[in-house]
Amino acid sequence: MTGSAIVQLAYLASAVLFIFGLRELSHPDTARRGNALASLGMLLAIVTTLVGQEILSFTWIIVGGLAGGLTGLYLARTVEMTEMPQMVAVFNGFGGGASALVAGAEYLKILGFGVGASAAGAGGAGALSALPVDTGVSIMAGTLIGAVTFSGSWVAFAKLQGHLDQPVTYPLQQTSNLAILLAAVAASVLLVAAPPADAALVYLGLAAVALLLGVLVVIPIGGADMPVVVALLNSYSGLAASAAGFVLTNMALIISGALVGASGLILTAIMCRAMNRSLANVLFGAFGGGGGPATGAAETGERSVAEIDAENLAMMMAYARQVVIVPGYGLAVAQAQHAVKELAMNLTERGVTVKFAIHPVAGRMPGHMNVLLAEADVPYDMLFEPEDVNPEMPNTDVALVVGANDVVNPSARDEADSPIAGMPIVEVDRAEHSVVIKRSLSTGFAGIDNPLFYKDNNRMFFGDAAKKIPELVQELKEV
Ligand code: TAP
Repeated sequence: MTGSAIVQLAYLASAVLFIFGLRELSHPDTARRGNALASLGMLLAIVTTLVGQEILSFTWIIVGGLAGGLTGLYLARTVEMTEMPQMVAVFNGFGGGASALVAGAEYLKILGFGVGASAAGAGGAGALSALPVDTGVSIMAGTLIGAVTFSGSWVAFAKLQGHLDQPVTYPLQQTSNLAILLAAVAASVLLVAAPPADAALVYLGLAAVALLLGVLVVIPIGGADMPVVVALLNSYSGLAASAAGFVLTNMALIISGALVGASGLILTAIMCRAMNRSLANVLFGAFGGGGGPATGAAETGERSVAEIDAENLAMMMAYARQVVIVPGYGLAVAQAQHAVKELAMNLTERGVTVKFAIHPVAGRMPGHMNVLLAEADVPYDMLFEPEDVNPEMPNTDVALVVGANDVVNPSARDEADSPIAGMPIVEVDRAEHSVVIKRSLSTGFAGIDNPLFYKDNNRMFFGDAAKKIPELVQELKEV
């Protein structure tokens, strides 16, 4: 067998490991094994590339690997759980940026710049003939998609970090974005089919325009829709990597990029469904300020809420037949997952049926609540989707909301003009009693008031979940 055939076989094996890894990642029980399989696939792909391909300089690879590895290690150790979406946005951005750089390096090499340049361009000036269509299309796709992903991801980062609260809109916004996109595609066609004398300059201009486009397409999107946008940018980063794979004729990169592209698209569709929005509505709807704790009528004192203390809540829960716990972003902030597990176990030991209702967009990243509860070893068979638990709400004695807000907001179901109208919710207001643990009446991520707090069958248990849950567990032990 030739060396090249061995390389291709090794790449194929790593692609198979990626696919099986993804398959296993689709269930919490097998997710760790899936992660290990995919990591093994990546190791195999890296080793194959290092030993089997033409590596120009191991020095640069080691320098790059150390710089990237140490940055990743630092970020992974210091980033708070609540800042994960920002980190994912940045990772997507780096992925897109890296692909654009690979495409750019290859194009400039063809033009005659740098190490390993072909003679064709002879310094970048003069008569450069048309590029082969496959190479040209791959380079331009890698550049456009990669650069849009890079700058768009940084805007998404700024929005998630709360630096850019409001959607930025202006007249003819979508039309002008479309015009810029068409101009960029036209320039790409020109650079491939009939490269002008100053092709390098035009190419750099194209990359700059693509970066601008990334900013312009993400700024009008509301903060509340950022989960969908981050998933979409993740998909773009995969497509850009796949294009870079075609540029380098690297099969592992083509396949893994395609996998990221496809799974990112599936995740985007799942997020859209979870929020009951169409992708077009997300991209062009400019919905939701996002981020800050805006205050609504809730804090003007127009309506009143009823409170409950730990002792009475403990009594209510101890004698319940069924309790549904709805975790939200506040649980992650409070890091109260271990205390919640203790609460659930205490109740279970008393014969109370305890179910966790996990909303797909609870928290700030896909699977956020699953990860938190898995960390505390909450059994998977206690976790339920809203559609499974909602029909049981009328037979539920207590629905305990821990640091959730938007995902239990009944206005999504009851008010056609609500900004979150149509978003599926966990219908805690249909339980016999609902109790909300949060520190104040301030709003959640979508920045809208929550009528649940003022309902007759609702009680507020005000405070930080980090303190309130242990207080409740303590009272329960005394019942
Ligand atoms: P939110 O609606 O954001 O509400 C979280 C609530 O937690 C806040 O109202 C806050 O109220 C409370 N809280 C904060 N710290 C707390 C603490 N230490 N103890 C107790 N409560 C605390 O959360 P949700 O219901 O999980 O909904 C998620 C929202 O985020 C949705 O709008 C979703 O679209 C959006 N989003 C989701 C994702 C993904 S992929 N999951 C990504 C980005 C955005 P107080 O300040 O009064 O305590």
